[in-house]
Amino acid sequence: MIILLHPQSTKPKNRRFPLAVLSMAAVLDGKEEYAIVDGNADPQPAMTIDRIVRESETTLLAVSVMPGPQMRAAIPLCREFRAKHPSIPIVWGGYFPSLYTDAALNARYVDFVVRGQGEDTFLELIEALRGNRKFNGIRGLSYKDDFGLHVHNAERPLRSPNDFPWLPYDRLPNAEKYILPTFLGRRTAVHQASIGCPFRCKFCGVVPIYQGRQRTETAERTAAVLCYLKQRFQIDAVQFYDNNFFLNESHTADLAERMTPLNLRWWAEGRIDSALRYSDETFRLLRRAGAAMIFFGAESGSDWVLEEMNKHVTTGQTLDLAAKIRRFGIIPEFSFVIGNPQNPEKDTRDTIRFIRRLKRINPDAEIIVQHYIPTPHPDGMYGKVEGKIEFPRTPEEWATDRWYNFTTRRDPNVAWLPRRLKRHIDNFELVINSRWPTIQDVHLPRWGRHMLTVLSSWRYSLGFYSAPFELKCAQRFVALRKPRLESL
Ligand code: B12
Ligand code: SF4
Repeated sequence: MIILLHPQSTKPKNRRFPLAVLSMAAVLDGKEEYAIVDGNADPQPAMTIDRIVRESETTLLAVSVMPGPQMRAAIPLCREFRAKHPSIPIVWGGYFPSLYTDAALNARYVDFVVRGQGEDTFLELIEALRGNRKFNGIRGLSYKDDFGLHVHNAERPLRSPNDFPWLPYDRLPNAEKYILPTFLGRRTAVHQASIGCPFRCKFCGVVPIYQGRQRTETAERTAAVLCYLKQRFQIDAVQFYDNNFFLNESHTADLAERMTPLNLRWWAEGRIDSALRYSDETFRLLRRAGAAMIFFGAESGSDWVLEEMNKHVTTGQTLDLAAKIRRFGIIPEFSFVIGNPQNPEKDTRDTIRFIRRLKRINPDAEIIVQHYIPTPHPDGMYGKVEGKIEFPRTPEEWATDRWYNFTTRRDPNVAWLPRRLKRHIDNFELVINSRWPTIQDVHLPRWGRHMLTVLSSWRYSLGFYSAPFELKCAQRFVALRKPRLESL
């Protein structure tokens, strides 16, 4: 029996299909005995694991670990498992161990790390654990050798999602539980149609893992999966998890044609430059196919910052897209990563000014303000912060409040961002999110929305963001949800 563990990563009301463990389940299906334990849906995952081990012969604990809340939840579960069953191997996969492989392996309860795309590496690891092949030939695998030294095998070439079987949704205990209301619809599902990203932005954690590579499933298959989800779960909405959904216009147009009869409302992430190249006809098609909101990384209000980030997008393009997309009734969500390490003051000033301009061009545009947190990067970290930051060496250290707040971008606590400036960015974020509470917040009552708008209007009009005590106080009555971070 192989246990596929997805530690809790979000509140139960925001749970979605745990695609990472479902992807591992897909390649095991019909070949191996396995059980899925999902902390987002199971309030007692440790007890469920105990029961499975009692009732079957467990040979492997395979854990999906994203930085932040999921990593924090993984530690006690794995530690307890190791203490109770020291001879059963534990493998971690997902963004945390792929980015911080040595830190993961430094834990006594992590024996193997599967880096990046996991399906083939996982199957080969299972073979090696049975003694049918050697660990050292498995691409994408890291592990500890007999002396406890870390071994990192070569990268694995990226394969298309088409090469792998469909996800076995019904192997989730009570799969229905994952279809929940969102701003998109009453019954929302999630799907990821591609893996990786071909760009190399210098602040982005996708690059060190996928090295500028992306593979996309065919439009035919994406549409067939959605059609199945509609029939099986009566979904009326979908969130696409792709890093870069709109890369190729003819692919998108083909998919939009196929999706139109499904009558779904959907959300996806794209790049500003790609979308700007789309014809009006494609935009109309997207709208007809149910595109409700698109997330774009605008990142900064300064072109010199965008250049340093290696973003290959200009502020002019962002403004053009904001105006263009408005004509088609699709809401853009623009995300900003503020806090350039060389000149954070200027970056903040320029970006706030730019966001105000953007809102004038497209008042429906939603704004996400994030602090810059570096991740290791093969081309050098944005802001040339090598030597200015030392990442933790164990999962426990990553789980401390200092690094947890860093990972979740609540408080990067980095030398180049003075506290006063950080406060200014946070205050601006609070004012703008109160002035236009996100439409994604389906739990915010109408009166709460009205109250926040009234309280924040004068501040926004005057550009006065300091000490917004009344807005903080109002939040005790109506918890303001930040767009995206908790909504996915
Ligand atoms: C869904 C999602 C979430 C969900 C939950 C995810 C979960 N695991 O439960 C939520 C909304 C909770 C979330 C939160 C965060 N997220 Co998030 N999230 C994603 C998203 C959009 C999709 C992940 C996903 O499920 N993909 C589908 C599966 C199939 O792909 P996968 O996870 O990569 O899995 C493959 C491999 O990693 C591997 N694998 C994964 N697990 C395992 C396990 C085993 C055993 C094996 C062998 C292999 C394996 O094999 C899989 C198939 O090939 C990604 C972007 C993306 N497209 O990757 C960002 C992403 C992973 N998130 C990210 C981050 C940073 C966060 C946050 C920590 C911070 C933030 N500001 O967003 C927050 C935490 C916020 C908080 N609550 O405080 C970053 C991570 C990179 C980084 N810099 O660290 C990403 C890449 C977004 C980005 N571009 O910045 N996120
Ligand atoms: S920020 Fe977006 S476009 Fe840039 S590398 Fe990351 S996922 Fe790709």
